[in-house]
Amino acid sequence: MGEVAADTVLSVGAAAARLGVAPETLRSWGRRYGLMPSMRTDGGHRRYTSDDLALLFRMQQLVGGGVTPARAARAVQTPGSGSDSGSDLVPEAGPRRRPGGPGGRVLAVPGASAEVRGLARAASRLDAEALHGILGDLLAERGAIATWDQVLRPLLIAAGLRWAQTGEGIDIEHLLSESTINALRLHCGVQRRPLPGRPVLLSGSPEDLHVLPLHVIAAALAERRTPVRTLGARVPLPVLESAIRRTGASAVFLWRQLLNETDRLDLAPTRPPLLVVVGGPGWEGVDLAPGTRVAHTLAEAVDLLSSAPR
Ligand code: B12
Repeated sequence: MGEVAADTVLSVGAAAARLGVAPETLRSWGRRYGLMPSMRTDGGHRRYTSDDLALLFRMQQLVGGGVTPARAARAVQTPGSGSDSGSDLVPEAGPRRRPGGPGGRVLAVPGASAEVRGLARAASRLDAEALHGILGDLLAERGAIATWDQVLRPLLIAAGLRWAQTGEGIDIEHLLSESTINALRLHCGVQRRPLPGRPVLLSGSPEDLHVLPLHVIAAALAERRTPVRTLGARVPLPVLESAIRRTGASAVFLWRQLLNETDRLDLAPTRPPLLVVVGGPGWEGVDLAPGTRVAHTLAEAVDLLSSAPR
């Protein structure tokens, strides 16, 4: 197995992330087949131990190989059958599924945590439901900044590298991006209402489709109850200037991933003045207007934007 430390004690979300299945799948395995977490915290929350997780890994392998969940659950719970339980089981019907899903290998994320590897498996199977569920739970447990830095960034970098090295995996990149945006939006929606005041505008650059950092900033600001408007990808500068005027924004953040755009950024002056923050590798060598701040990390961007006078 190799993925489970002897003293592992995990919440449903963390266990699901390690397995690369939706948290709801684990809940239903518990309800239907008795594969429940065997520990409870002092506060009454259920927790999976390393032994529970070993059973779940085996269960997932069998189900992934085409065995029905009911048969797989019986096999893994048979007393004394050991970690090889179920090895004589054959798929109910159809061809055996490969772990990478149709046509693909599992996305490699060298040196990654067990959770990142679990998510990589879900992404490689194009399992949007699992990705969305796992990300939702991680966001609720850790918040937007930690989920981005610890989990999403390593995964996205691996997806980008795979594409650069093999030309493959654009489907994985798209699915991962969509699931990430969906989970981040949902996370925004469950926060307390933003405090009143001038909003922060988040914008992509004119020729650039890359906007994930905007959505993660929006989620981190929503946690801080800062009002936000996310404009999304490919926003022409005159459109951005008009949105700044119409919303009375306190600050604007521009993400630029790609290098091949204009070499100047000079937004029309506003009254009251606007905090302009830029982030992303695409700003290298660009002539920025005086006063423009450059954020190098998500946390830095969030700190700057949430401190703009509202
Ligand atoms: C997701 C993704 C896509 C998605 C975007 C979906 C969406 N809605 O955003 C899709 C599939 C649409 C896409 C399209 C393309 N992509 Co793309 N994509 C990516 C991927 C995997 C993640 C992008 C991302 O969000 N990066 C943000 C984080 C994860 O990157 P990072 O390296 O950790 O971040 C650095 C900093 O930005 C900073 N940082 C990290 N997080 C944050 C957050 C904030 C707020 C701040 C301020 C700083 C910060 O720290 C790091 C050190 O510099 C990257 C791989 C990568 N490594 O970025 C490729 C990547 C950016 N894409 C690339 C390319 C070439 C393309 C395409 C041209 C071709 C293609 N792959 O299909 C098209 C471009 C179309 C266009 N006109 O825009 C290249 C760019 C190469 C280059 N040097 O310019 C990359 C790097 C892949 C690669 N390894 O080659 N892409």
